[in-house]
Amino acid sequence: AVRRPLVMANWKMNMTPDQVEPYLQQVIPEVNKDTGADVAVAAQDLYLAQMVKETAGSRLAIAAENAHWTDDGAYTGETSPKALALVGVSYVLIGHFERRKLFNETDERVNLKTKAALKNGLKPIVDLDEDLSAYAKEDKKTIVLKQLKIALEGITAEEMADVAIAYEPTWAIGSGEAASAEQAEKSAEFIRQSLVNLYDQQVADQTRILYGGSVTTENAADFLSQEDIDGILVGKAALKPESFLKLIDIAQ
Ligand code: G2H
Repeated sequence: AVRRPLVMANWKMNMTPDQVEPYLQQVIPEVNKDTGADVAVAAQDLYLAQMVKETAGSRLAIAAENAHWTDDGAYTGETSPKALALVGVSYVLIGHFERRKLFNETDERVNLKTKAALKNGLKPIVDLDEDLSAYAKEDKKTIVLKQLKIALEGITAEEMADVAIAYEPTWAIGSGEAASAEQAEKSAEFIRQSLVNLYDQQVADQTRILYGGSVTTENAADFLSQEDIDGILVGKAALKPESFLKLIDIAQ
């Protein structure tokens, strides 16, 4: 199966308003050359509408970092997946490790949010993390499989065409210590095999699995050359457009 790589910057709660446009203007011309990878930038909600406008007609897609599981209602401070879709956002990160750890995002909510995103035409990137602190109780495969199963409950094989999975070993996130490419490949392979069991070979073959956690311009090629790793989710190393451009170049 030929899966087109996906390179996604995750700005998290970084960047000031004056940095948004120059960053996009620097990245767009390169992305428009389209030499074989999908490219997206995830940013805080505040910037998304502007980013969609500035990238209109380009190949650079915009992503939200989170979304609620209902379309509207009395949920002060939350963002509607319907509103994100109507504004023109393409992807949404669901269940990023920081959401799980710092904002008590449960597997059940990840599932509800994934379904709500799909219903509205957003492409969810479902994040699975591998919390080492849980190793004492369960092995890492059990943790990842449990997250995957609950996240995808009720999602059909057809809907899976719009879903990507991101695998982020918690201990590698923002720590400067990436998992080795071989370790990451083992986990990605396990996730793909789990997709065969949950769905079928076709769904498993088509689903993109991204690696995230301290990806840099130095180690990106190792991850991307692995059989089951189809992209990268990059925080720190994507905050500078020059460095993000290098990562895009590596992925193509
Ligand atoms: C993992 C990653 C992007 P960083 O959270 O989601 O961040 O590359 O800074 O480890």
